[in-house]
Amino acid sequence: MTSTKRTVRVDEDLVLYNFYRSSAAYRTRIALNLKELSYRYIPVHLMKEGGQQFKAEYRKMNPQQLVPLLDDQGFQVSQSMAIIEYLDEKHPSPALMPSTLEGRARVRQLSLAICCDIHPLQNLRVLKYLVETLKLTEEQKLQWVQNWLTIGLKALDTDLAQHPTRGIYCFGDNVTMADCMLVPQMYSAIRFEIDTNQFPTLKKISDNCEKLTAFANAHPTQQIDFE
Ligand SMILES: N[C@@H](CCC(=O)N[C@@H](CS)C(=O)NCC(=O)O)C(=O)O
Repeated sequence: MTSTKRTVRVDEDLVLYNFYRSSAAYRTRIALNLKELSYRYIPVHLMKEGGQQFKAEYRKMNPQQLVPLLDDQGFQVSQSMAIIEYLDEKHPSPALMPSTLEGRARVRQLSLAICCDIHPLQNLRVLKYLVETLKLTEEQKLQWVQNWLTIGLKALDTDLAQHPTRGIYCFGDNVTMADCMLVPQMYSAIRFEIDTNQFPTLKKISDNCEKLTAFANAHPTQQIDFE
């Protein structure tokens, strides 16, 4: 693992253990950019050397052996949603959560649908298990991912299409945590050869988000470890 310093603004002590293609890490990069927080980007390559997330040095910080992990002057937190809420509470402006109780519940609902129900089924270790242990072919593996991502994203698309709180973003016309979750998930869908036109509402929101610099700069292709 090597470390490279990026500069946007203050917070020299903020460190993000990261992998360019990780959608969970991508979520946190978007949040950090929206908050205009500078951070040190430490790449953790999920495949090289058998996976750097399994190295003792990283495992000690995160026994889950997953990225991302945020280190804020020695305070360490993993889980992208916990990281984003931590950043939002510590640096309240611009707010990534709505001001109302109901609004926050709605944003968490959308975020959790992606973090807990959609994303885990495409995770690297799950896919490795399908191929290496259960001996599925690469084609069957792709079928697995496409099946679960399509079911999850279709439901999310229907929900957002009919929901009165939807605006140009997932919740109203200000970016929230739910948008930080959605854009990386759409990126993954494309990576797994899913036609995102079948989710027109998600696509529209995601396209709106991607017009913002904070999202553009968080894109996998813009990261120092991009291959
Ligand atoms: N729920 C976690 C998911 C973290 C996660 O699954 N990270 C993936 C990359 S997107 C990972 O590190 N995978 C490594 C592996 O499967 O070995 C979060 O939101 O942070």
